Amino acid sequence: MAADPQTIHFIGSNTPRRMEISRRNLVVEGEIPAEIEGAFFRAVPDNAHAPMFEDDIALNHDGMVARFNFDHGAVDFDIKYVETERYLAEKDARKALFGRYRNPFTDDPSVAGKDRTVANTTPVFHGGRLLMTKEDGLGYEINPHTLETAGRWDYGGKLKSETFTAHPRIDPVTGELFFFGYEAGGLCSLDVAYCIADEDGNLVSEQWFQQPYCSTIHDFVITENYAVFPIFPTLADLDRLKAGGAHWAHHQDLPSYLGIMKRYGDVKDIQWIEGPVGVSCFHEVNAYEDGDLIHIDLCLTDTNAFAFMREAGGIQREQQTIHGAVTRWTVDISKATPTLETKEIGPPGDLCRLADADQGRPYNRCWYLTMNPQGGPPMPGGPVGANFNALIRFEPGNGRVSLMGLPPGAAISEPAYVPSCETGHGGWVMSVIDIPLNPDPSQQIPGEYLSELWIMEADNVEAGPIARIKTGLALRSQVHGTWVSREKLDNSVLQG
Ligand code: V55
Ligand code: FE
Repeated sequence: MAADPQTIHFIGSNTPRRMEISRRNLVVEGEIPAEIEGAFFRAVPDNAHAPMFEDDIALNHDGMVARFNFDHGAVDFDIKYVETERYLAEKDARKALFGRYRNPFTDDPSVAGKDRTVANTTPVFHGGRLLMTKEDGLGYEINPHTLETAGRWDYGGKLKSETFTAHPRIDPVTGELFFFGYEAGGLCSLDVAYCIADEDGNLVSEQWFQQPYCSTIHDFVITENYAVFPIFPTLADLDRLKAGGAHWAHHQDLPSYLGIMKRYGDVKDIQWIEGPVGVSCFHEVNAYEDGDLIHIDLCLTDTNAFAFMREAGGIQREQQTIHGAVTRWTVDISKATPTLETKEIGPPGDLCRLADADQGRPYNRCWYLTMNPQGGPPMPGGPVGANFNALIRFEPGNGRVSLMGLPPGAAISEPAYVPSCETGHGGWVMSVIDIPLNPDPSQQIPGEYLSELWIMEADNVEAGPIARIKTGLALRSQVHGTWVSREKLDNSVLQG
């Protein structure tokens, strides 16, 4: 295919930009707090070449790593492709050689056996290393100072899993990285690798177990003593892949499950508890223990939020009719056969963030994105094809919601949390906002916008930004992002 198809995966904020950029001294409106020293890294899918197939999706696009670097009040912006094996092969050929999302049977025969991952989902910083991750392969190590790709990261040859999640969890007390890989033993295998790296980034544990069906385990949660794997009936099928079809199909008639084990325990003791039928979730907010109770808070929907995963399962549902809510699942772990209690606790939304110190512990605030119906129609773009237009600060203890709306037609991407050392100060959240060039919603042209990084007081988002950092560019939609302090960058394994 010579040109990009004009679908939701290629228009609006999904317009391919294909630019590696280095821009210094961005214009700053407002005041950047002096404590904000470090870098905000973002994972951005941006296909370097037109795709092989018309029905290509944004999740299949080459990963770029972007960085806003904060240096004593100055902010620099850089963005670069992750030089995966796949990116380099296609760069050489000057065209796409890899076919459909997570389907190697649709590839050009010349790339058989090559690493298909595009490393486009989450920047993860742990043990002094920056990884760009996607759940279908291993992470790629990135030099956080130059954004150059150092290579695939397999823990010095120790990691046996073929995959590494885009959603590991860092324990705030021990500094350990808890992670997993599903389809760990190959395409459509039921194998899940559950792993721990110590605070210096050494792999100290890898155990394999089998999940009840081959589902997309996008995220998981930890508590002080447990590892929890919520899984949902969006399933892979090898025969469908061999026929050139989709990796994932949602099954509205199958149950979800919760796998629970002691986090330092043996995987043979994992307990599977049945959950509601047909539901879907990509991101858990957090989990924590309250005596014998374990609470798991999830961004839950009543069907899969991705149209292409619903359609592959024969489900016809308009995006606007999907019911969602931040939902609390509670399990009494002292029972011989625990059951799951479920309760909706917060407005619908996704792309949730926590203060790092609250990971796996009782918490009373989080931030996530939602659709504000008063904000007008959503800007096309983002992983599901329609962008969020409001930021929520939510208190799960009492249900309190505060909202920051945006200019008409603007889009917001996942915030990053930046802690403050000052006692009594709740830190900040920062988020990229795409603002249409034309303020009149009836005159807006998809893809014509400018991207700014906004900084908000984490506990006062309704007041809006205290600083707006202008890129002067229309950036392509990010998936996830992460904040890394100056101290951690200075002590990173790779140096500039
Ligand atoms: C997600 C994102 C992905 C993916 C699978 O947000 C799931 C969910 C950006 O890639 O491959
Ligand atoms: Fe995700």
